[in-house]
Amino acid sequence: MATLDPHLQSIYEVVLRRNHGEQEFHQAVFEVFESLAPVVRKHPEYADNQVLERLCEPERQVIFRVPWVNDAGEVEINRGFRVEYSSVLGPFKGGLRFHPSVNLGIIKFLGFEQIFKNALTGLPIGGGKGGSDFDPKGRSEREIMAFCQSFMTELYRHIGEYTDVPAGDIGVGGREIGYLFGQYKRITNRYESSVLTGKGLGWGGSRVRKEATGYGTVFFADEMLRARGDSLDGKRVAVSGSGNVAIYAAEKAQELGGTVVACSDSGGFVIDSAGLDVTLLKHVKEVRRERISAYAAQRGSATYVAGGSVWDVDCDVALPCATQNELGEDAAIRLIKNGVTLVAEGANMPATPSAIRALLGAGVLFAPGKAANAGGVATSALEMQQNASRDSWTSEYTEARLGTIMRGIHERCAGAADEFGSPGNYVVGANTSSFVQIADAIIALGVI
Ligand code: NDP
Ligand code: 2IT
Repeated sequence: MATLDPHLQSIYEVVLRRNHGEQEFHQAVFEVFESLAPVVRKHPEYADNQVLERLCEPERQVIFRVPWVNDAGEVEINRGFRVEYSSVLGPFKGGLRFHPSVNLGIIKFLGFEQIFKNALTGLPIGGGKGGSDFDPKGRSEREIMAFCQSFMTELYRHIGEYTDVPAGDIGVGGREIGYLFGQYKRITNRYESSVLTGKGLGWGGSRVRKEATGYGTVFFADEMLRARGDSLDGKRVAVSGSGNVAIYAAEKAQELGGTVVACSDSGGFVIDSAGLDVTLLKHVKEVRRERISAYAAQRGSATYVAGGSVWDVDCDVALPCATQNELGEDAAIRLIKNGVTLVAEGANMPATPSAIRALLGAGVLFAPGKAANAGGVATSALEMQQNASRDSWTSEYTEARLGTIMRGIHERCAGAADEFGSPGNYVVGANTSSFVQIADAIIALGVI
């Protein structure tokens, strides 16, 4: 484990004590702190104003009971969360995750990451995250709706277009946002379009929002390669996951000339020697809501491997797009051995700290999630702009805006990495550049 500068270490020890057992949250804080020694040396006013101590404590954390009735007529009880982490740059903004693994520490890590990611977009959005330990797998349409309605029956009092604007994440897509928005509208008697993003295109959603996280991750990877006179053309790409982020990362990677040779889900992975048929994958996952084993069964060039790791597949570019800590040190070493040259995180914190160290040590280009997957939340902010002006932009215009934002984030990260003495290190670039912006705003707004 790396060590921290003594001032940062003392603050980190308080974080460990006050947030007992929340490993993912500790990891996210440590990863940011590791980059900050040169920043706190250059800016003594941050220590004088207790900026880090303030940043590590969420503004508000809400935990609530979500009672609902399943198809067997039984009452089920889940736990709901919304961590409103920081609103110095704008209303709290970040997704909702429905997955059985969800707990307070996971929501806090995601909310903490979101503050930095949202700052990097250059758009006026603060950071937050929420969700529930509800498991949507195998539930009927009616059960999903009943759960979403009960969840919103409590959440509505904490959110609003100027307060907190949730969106999707694992287990929450367009269908769930629809039920959540409907219940918010019913309770409040307000058609407050920008209280949620990721809405359907016919009722206030933005074109390209569904595609934005995956597309943005690939735009960022492409930009890293272009800065080195290279491109995605002809590269073999492996993607983990087969959800919203993975599908559209695969689509854009192939549009830019790559061949996506593999994807996965929590049950196993698919190798497709001909390159993924993204139209078929979308049909299997988005329309039929089936597993990737069903994709392989319908595609002659594909093989499904139950269990195992997608990171065993030979590739030039790896895009982890499933979940936190899915790419450990062993997997990183196998990727390096198999010739990977670039890893860009479509998911939030998918690579463990030791995996990142191994990749950077081997000279692999590495893009942290808070930079590479910021296209999703950036397009959410574009959805809020469209809602505020009662407008609806074309796909071409919206995708062009997304491309400009991702290039801007790349430039900003590369510049900050140079400024703080780690050229080419996008982890340092993303953490330092966003931190300076947030820290200055914390001081400017006073002790609140
Ligand atoms: P989805 O629910 O659409 O897809 C999640 C995918 O990841 C599924 O293939 C799922 O497999 C797999 N997965 C989830 N949990 C695990 C696990 N514990 N082990 C193995 N595989 C797992 O979610 P998204 O695509 O929206 O999100 C993926 C990642 O991207 C998350 O880290 C999320 O926080 C991040 N992200 C999402 C954004 C968005 O706009 N949606 C924006 C920025 C980041 P299975 O179906 O088998 O569970
Ligand atoms: O992790 C993320 O950035 C998201 N799940 C998207 C958040 C958003 O508000 O669009």
